Formats: sequence, structure tokens, C-alpha cells
Amino acid sequence: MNKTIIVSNRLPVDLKYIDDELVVKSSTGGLATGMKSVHSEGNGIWVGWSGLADEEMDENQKNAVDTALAKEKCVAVPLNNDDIENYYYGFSNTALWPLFHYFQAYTEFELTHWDSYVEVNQKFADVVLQQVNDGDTVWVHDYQLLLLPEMLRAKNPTLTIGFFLHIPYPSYELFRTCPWRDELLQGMLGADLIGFHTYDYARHFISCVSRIKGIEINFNEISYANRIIKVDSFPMGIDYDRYHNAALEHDQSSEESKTDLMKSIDFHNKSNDGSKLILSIDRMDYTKGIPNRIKSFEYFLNKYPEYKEKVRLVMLAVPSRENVAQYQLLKRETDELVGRINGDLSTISWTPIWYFYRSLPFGELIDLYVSSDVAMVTPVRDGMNLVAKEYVATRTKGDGVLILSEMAGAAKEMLEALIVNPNNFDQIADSIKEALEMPADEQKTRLDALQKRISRYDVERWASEFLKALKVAKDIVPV
Ligand code: GDG
Repeated sequence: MNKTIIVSNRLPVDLKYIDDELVVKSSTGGLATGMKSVHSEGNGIWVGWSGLADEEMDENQKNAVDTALAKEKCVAVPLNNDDIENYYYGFSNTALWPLFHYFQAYTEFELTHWDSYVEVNQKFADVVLQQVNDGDTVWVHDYQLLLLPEMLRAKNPTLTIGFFLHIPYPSYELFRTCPWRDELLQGMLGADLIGFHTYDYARHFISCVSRIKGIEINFNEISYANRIIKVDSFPMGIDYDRYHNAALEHDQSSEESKTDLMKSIDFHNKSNDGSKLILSIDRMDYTKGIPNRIKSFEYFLNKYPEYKEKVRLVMLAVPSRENVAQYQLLKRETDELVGRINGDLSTISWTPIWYFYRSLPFGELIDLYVSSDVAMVTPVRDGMNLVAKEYVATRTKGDGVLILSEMAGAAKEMLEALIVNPNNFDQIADSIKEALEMPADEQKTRLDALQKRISRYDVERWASEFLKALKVAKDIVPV
């Protein structure tokens, strides 16, 4: 029987050596959840990096890692510290990530990074090729592995290969600045189906293929090397029931079982009559628009001073890629902004911004979602943004307003949110006011429509629709 192999940069398990003991934790991230049924079916496996550098383990430890992963139906691609530095932090995160998010000034094209990117994609290919049989399906994920589809096809043309990009695909004008644009496109074109979150990203990709490679394209079918390659959009969903049910449980939880975070939110709610919470959750990443969000909140408080002491911004920023220079600068800028605004505006009983630089356990994440009257999801550029969907899923009482950037892929599906340009502080300030003053019946009407859509197109449906389309794409015969 043919099997499906999932390939992503990281495996869906977190491995750590704590005092010589290997600790294995399964990931509950969106991708892991969406792939659960695909991954557990038959003899399907997941190939990726374990998170542990190869040279930091002795032979016994490596064997222990492989055994632990085998139990989870996972196979590791061994990476060393140089790979992580040059392929992951280097080409993936200082060339592709900023370029694909339109941060051209942050983009560095380094030959050593590129060489490592090619080498590591080949390492992934070697491991996958050891695992596959003729006729198997391989689903490759994301920007770290753009070369992998072609590397696999070159060695085994019987494979059915799908590729999904989780980040935006930039316009031709941006993409063409990359010195290795040809090679990257060539790599992706090894797939039978190439999926994006939105139709716009798919269109940008098609335009790059046509203009850079001079290939003729018929709507969303690319004829290339005696094959037809399909390009389409598959907006990724969330595990709706997990978020919705966690929020329902939260509503029924007793006083004693509340987290300290929740007790603290309750305490402030009681002591600040009528005060409201605005929520902001992201990885600390320059694409997420964190400084703009803080500045627009300050702008709002100055434009509508009657809201001072009546509203707080709760901002969770999860540490990310801390050894990349631009992320360190962003952290400093955020710390300074929050410090200055809290210094300028705080009163004895009110701090305008509550800022957490850490990741929180799932239960506390739910506390934040459930307690917030408004969520501000205002990235300057974002492939999809799952936080926007998770907020909607947790609003079990039919209240709450989402302010969503038009630059997030999610905006294409979530038009009942208050859609804003993340650079337009005046518009954002007015949207915050509108959100805080929105009548209950309007909140409910908007949420009902959003919840209906987000619950229907959940992450399992996303995975199954992609795989269905992949099967169809493989069977198209060029005329
Ligand atoms: C990439 C694309 C695309 C956040 N803080 C905590 C925590 N989270 C969880 C959220 C959410 C996830 O992390 C973040 O997902 P996003 O979609 O918002 O963003 P990226 O990480 O940038 O993901 C993005 C996505 O891929 C999928 O294709 O949507 O555009 O950039 O699930 O809930 N989870 C916990 N504690 C935290 O403190 N437990």
C-alpha cells in the first residue's frame, strides 16, 4: 500500500535532553494537528529536523533520539550547527523570510548561506528517498524546503509530490531580486501541486514562473518538462473544536481551578469599573507589526482621551529567532516603546500596556482569548495568521470584535472583522473606538458569520482538500 510522507523543517515533536534524560513532547501546533489523520494513517511518516544539533549528541544519544522518534512515526534529518546557522538562520530567515514578506532592506543574499540551503535540502531529500517506495505521496512544507520537490522528482519520478507555502509569495518585482530565483522556481516546479494560502500568492507565483522561466501558463496549470503542475489556493484553517471546547471549559471552570493569570485579570476587571481588554498575540517578528500596533494604541488614547484608564492592551510576544540581528533590534524597539508609553500615560491604578515577552501554556492562551473584548491582529505582512481564527473560535458567548490587517492572508476570508491598513494609525484608532462601542447584536452577527466559516474550513478539511487536489493533479496527462 502506498503511504504519505510529510516533510517540514521541524518535526511535530519537541525533543530535549534534560540532565541526560531525553524528554519528548508532541507538538499541538496547527500543522501537527492538521496532519494528525494523514500522519497516523497506514504507514505514513513525518520527516524533519529534531531540534537537536548532531555534534552535540554522542552515538547513544542519537540512537535514543531515533528510537523515540520512531515511536512517533517520525524520522530525523541530522543537522549540525553550521547547517542551522547557514541554512536556517541564514538563507531561510535572513533571505527568504524577509524577501517573501516584502522587507527587502532586511534581505541578505550570502553565497555561503545559499550553498548551505542547497546542501541541507539535499540532506532532506536523501532521508526522504530512503523512506519512500515507488508511487508514494510526499507533502513538502514551507520556505525552508523550496528545492526539495525537484530533488525528489529527479531521483524518483514515480512519487506524487505536493508543496505548500505557509508564508506569502511576493510579487515578481521583489522575487526577481533574488540571485537564485531560477533555482528556487525550478525546485518548486518539481511538485505536482503547489498550494498557497491565498489566490494572490498563487498569482504572484504564476507570474514569476511565466516571466522568469518564460513558461506558458494556462490559468492555473503550468506545462513543464512533459508534466502539468497545478497551482491553487488552500487557506489553512485551525483545529476549531480544540479552541472552542477549551473556551467552553474555561467558562465553566471553578474559582479554585483558575490560573494566576486569570485571577489577576479578574482582579483588575473588578477594580477598574467598565475597563476593557484589547488583546495582541504573536511571535516577536518584524512582519507582525508590533511597533505599529503599540503606536496606534497610543494614538488612539491621545485621539480619544476619554478611554484613558478604561482600556488596556495585553500584549503577548513570543520569543523567536533571537540570534538574528533584526529580531534583537525589534525586541529593543518594543521594550522601549512599551516603557515610554507606560511611563508617559500610566496612573496609580492603570497601566495602559501589559507586556509579556514569553510563551504561555495553552490554558493561559485561552484565558487571554476568552477575557479580551477586542483582538488586534495587525501584521504588516502575514501568510495567513491563525491567531485571528483562534480568537473567533473562543468567543463562545457571541461577543468580541476582531480588528484585522488587510495584509494578513486571513483577511481574505474574514471580511466581517474590522479590516484595517496596519500603517494607518488614524483608521486603527477609529476601529478601536468602533470595536469598543459596537452594539452587542452587531458583534454577534459578525461573529456568527465568522464562526460558521472558520468551523467549516478547519485544519483537517484543509489537509484533506489539499491531498484530494494533489491526487487529481498527479493524474492530469499533458495533451
Ligand atoms: C506561519 C505564518 C501562517 C502564539 N503564542 C503562543 C502560542 N501561539 C500560537 C498561536 C498560533 C501560532 O502560535 C502562531 O501562528 P500564526 O499563524 O499566527 O503565525 P506564524 O507562527 O508566523 O506561522 C502564518 C502559519 O504559518 C500557518 O500556515 O498562518 O502566516 O507566518 O497557533 O496560538 N501558543 C502557545 N503559547 C503561546 O504563548 N501555546
